[in-house]
Amino acid sequence: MKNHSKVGFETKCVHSGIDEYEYGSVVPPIYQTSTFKFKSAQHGASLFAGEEKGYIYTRMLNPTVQAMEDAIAALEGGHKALGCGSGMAAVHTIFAALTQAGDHVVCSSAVYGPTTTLLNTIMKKFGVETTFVDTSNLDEVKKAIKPNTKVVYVETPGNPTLCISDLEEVSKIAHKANVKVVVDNTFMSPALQNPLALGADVVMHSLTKFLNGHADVVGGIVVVKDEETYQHFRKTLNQTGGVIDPFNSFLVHRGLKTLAIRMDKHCESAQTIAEWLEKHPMIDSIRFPGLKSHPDYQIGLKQHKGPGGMITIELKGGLEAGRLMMNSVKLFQLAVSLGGVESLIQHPASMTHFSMGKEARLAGGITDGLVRISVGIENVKDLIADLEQALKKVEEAHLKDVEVHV
Ligand code: LCS
Repeated sequence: MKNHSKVGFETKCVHSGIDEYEYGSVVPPIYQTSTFKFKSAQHGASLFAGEEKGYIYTRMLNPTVQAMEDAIAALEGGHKALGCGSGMAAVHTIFAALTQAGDHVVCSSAVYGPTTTLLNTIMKKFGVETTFVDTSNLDEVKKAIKPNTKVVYVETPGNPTLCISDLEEVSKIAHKANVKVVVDNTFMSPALQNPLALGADVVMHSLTKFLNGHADVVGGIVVVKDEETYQHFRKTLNQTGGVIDPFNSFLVHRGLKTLAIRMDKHCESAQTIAEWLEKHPMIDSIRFPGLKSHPDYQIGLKQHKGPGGMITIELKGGLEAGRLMMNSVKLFQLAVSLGGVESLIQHPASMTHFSMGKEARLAGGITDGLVRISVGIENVKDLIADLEQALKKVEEAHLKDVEVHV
């Protein structure tokens, strides 16, 4: 579908990136090839010189990959997109393309752990310095921008604290200082949040999560707004080599077709579960963008089309109680990652955010007792029953503990 602008989001999910294919194939064929034959030596030379359009080599561009990229660019309202081998390859591509030695980055303090680690190790080694701030606090963003700042990198809602940054306001502040805004939109997906429309310059996703949605692909994507940026990013990705392959692109493109209905279900079930958890006696604190108790609930209402499928909780009894809960669930699976059809539970401090180190974790609000839940699309009553039986064990252990200490 070439003209995406006028149809609804659900229609875009099903039809974006789809073209006319040989034999009338309704879905994009998997061009599982590393290289493409030239018609002549002159043809090959003119493709390399950019005088003619066509495919050369799969690291440079592949039709199955491109179909998936076009689909996601349309869903995000961007110009074009670049498929990467993982979300981290997408993060690396962005910093490799937008920064050089002597530059400075402002980054949200609550982001996926390895993003912090990449900035603090590899990017630092190449001369790029980063200041981590709570980007939900606009004064902190303003204060952190320096004359050599090139990028404000925002993850919202942040992983795992679910803090929400106001993308319109952050973009205004950054653009005044001529700084690019990059948004990791993994937790919301384009079904619930469109950062480019809110002022951001570049959007990225871990495709591994909601966009693919079936926990069977690792991939990433970068969406840009104009051809010049696209060409610059494409050259960077071609040189660093972190591309996604045709088969994984096919799977992601297939997953996209159900994105709208999956996100509706994730949001609805997560809202029901969060409201149930909030009233449970063993919950010490809970963060969910759809609860009025969320400190940035109003910004979420303005910025999101739904609350998403991620919940974080802290239990009475802290880390030990959290561990007992994670070991007691039966339907929820104890695993990292998120955004798939199956519900998952994990412990950020010892798992996804372990590599950051305790100091950076606590600065980002990631306490040792925090437990993260990714709500899948199973029957919500079954999910609540599972949490109920696990929390019952936590409650019994807590009561025993209280008795021992009386
Ligand atoms: N950005 C966010 C917000 C993420 O949650 C992740 C992965 C990435 C980037 C990196 O993507 P990947 O390279 O894994 O495709 N988040 C994970 C998580 O929370 N648990 O396991 C992976």
